[in-house]
Amino acid sequence: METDTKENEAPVMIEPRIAVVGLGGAGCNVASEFYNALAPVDTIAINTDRRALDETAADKRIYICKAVTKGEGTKGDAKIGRKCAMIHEEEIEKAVVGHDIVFLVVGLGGGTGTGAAPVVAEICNRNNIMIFTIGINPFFFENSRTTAAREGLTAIRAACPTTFTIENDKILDIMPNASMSEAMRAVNKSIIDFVQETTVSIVSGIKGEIDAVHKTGTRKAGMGKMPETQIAAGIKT
Ligand SMILES: Nc1nc2c(ncn2[C@@H]2O[C@H](COP(=O)(O)OP(=O)(O)OP(=O)(O)O)[C@@H](O)[C@H]2O)c(=O)[nH]1
Ligand SMILES: [Mg+2]
Repeated sequence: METDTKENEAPVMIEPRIAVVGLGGAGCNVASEFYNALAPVDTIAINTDRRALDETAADKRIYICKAVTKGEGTKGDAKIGRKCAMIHEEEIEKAVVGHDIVFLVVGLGGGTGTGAAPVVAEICNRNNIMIFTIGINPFFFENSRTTAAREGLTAIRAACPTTFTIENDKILDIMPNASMSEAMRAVNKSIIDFVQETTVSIVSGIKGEIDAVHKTGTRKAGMGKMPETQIAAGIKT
């Protein structure tokens, strides 16, 4: 008996497996906020700072690298951050594999996140995991970190072209009387919104493509490219 395939079609459910990977102090704070908000993502926190990592709430915590930093962070040295991540490459790879999309979050201008981010991005690239990096630019009064942030960003973009930056300073324009920690929390919140909106945009783009293939039986030229991402207020390329 012939069946009408149209009537028997089940709705297509697309649920990408998403990981938010927080690197260094800022990244781990953001990962904790995702975890505590019960966001539907896996949270992976990576840090050279043992105490900060112990205070981080996440599905998985990866401590890098006792042999190099003795658990005390890199003290702003991105070369050390990179080296620590490379020593733990296998462990990091095991944690990210199995996800479709990774959002990497890093505070720019320190050593751990800034140095480790390109290593994590390369791991995602070679495993064909779609990756977005969100780099948080330091406050204007953190003078010593500005150059390190700029140089770090160039290295991160080379490994992950879909890198966006968000300015800690922007929040001070909107909330001039905010304390530093209040401002950082507001920035962290906008990262949560960005991840949510980007994910919705990707899923609807992919679903649109599948629907079009179902209707016409063919793929249009240019389809299959990554859909445009939405950029939340305050986040710029
Ligand atoms: N928005 C936001 N920014 C933060 C937060 N924590 C730190 N930052 C910013 O991120 C920059 C980098 O700092 P960290 O993330 O602590 O640096 P790190 O990667 O741990 O590097 P080292 O401690 O030097 O090994 C700082 O200069 C701050 O401007 C946070 O929770 N939220
Ligand atoms: Mg640190």
